Parts: sequence; structure tokens; C-alpha cells
Amino acid sequence: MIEVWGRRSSSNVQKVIWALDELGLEFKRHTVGGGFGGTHDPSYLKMNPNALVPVLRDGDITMFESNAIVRYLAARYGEGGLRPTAPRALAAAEQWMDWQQLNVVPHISAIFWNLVRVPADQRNDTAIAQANARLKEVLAIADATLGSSAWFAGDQFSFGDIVLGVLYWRYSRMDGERPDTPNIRRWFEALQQRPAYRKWVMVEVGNNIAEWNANEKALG
Ligand SMILES: N[C@@H](CCC(=O)N[C@@H](CS)C(=O)NCC(=O)O)C(=O)O
Repeated sequence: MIEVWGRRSSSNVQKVIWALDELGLEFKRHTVGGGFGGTHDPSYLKMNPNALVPVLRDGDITMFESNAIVRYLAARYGEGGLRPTAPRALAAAEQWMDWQQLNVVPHISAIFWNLVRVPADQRNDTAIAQANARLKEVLAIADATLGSSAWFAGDQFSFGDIVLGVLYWRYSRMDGERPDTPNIRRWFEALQQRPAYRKWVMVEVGNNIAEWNANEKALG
């Protein structure tokens, strides 16, 4: 059976387990990382020398890097579904996955880190303001794209929706103002109708470090 190592509260783990569920694949998950530790054990470092989650094992394939894992799963088990077959849609899924990772994730992560993951007296308000300003620009780009198609790769959900899908849920739950992006709103509402998204991504991780610690533990 497919195995995944990683705590459920990790956004990078969520990408993988959401994708597995979208593909209808059974998997066994091992809770490691964060407060659970285990990522510096020699046996874990053999699978991922970066001491980070997630790790995936599928038969004789063991790999790390969440986006690469999602691409691998989609190629092996989701041809024509999670991985579009038509060259134009495939190109779009590839493009938008990389774009989301490089242009959106760093800013949502900076806000999340400063609002949720560090105690209030260590919060960097300048970093939050800079991330918010940049997000306004990049989310306008995503919004324009979703103005002409239901999903990032066209009229079907694909791996091109996974990265922003995970991060946007967190962004939607954090305190603070968000730009008005009607097409992203419509896309986000459609995501929330997907059972696998509801199960693995739409979980509460909290609004401050105490809530984070409690939720990390509860989620496992
Ligand atoms: N580029 C890697 C980043 C992995 C990563 O940074 N994972 C974080 C959790 S989101 C981690 O392992 N943090 C330390 C820990 O949980 O122990 C990927 O996408 O898989």
C-alpha cells in the first residue's frame, strides 16, 4: 500500500493526501514532523535527507518534494483526470502549479508564519504588510485567469489547482483584509464542494501559536 510520512497540519503534506484521495487511492499515513518529531531519525533521513515532510513510498519508489509527489501520482494514477491529457491543458496545469508555488506560497506563508506560528511579540508587521501588498498583485493575476476558465487548466479540476487550493484555505481563515477577487471566490467555492478537499484541507489549524500547537496535536 502507498505510504505517506507527515503530520496532517502541514500544507505540503495536505497537497499529497488531498491528491491521493482525489485519485481514490488508499494510503497509510505515518504522523511525523513538527511537535511529533521523527524527521531526524536515521531511518527517516535515508528517505528524506532534508528532514522535512512529506515523504511518499509507492512500491519501490520513495520520494520527497510535495509538488513532485503530486505530479508523480497524477502521472501514474490520474492520466486524463488529475493530470490532463490534452497538451494545452497539461501545459496550463504545469505552468500554474509552478507559478503558484513561486509567486503565491511565499507570501501566504510569510503572513501565516507571523500571525500564527510565532508568539505575538515576535510578529514582524513589516513582513506581513509587504506580503499583503505583493499578494494583491499576484492574486489579481490568478483572478484574471480564472475569469476565463473554471479551473486553472481549463474546464476540469487538475493538479494545477492543488497548490493554491491548499494555501488559499489557510489564507481565507487568517485575520486581515483580503483583496476582492470574484473569480478566485467562485473557484474556491467550487473547491469546497469536493469531498477530498473538505476532508484533508478544510481543517482548522488555529489563529495563534497556542491554537496551532493544540490543532497540530489533535490532527496528528
Ligand atoms: N519543498 C518541500 C518543503 C517541505 C517542508 O518545508 N515541509 C515542512 C512542513 S510544511 C516541514 O517539514 N517542516 C518541519 C517539520 O514539520 O518537522 C516540499 O514541498 O515538500
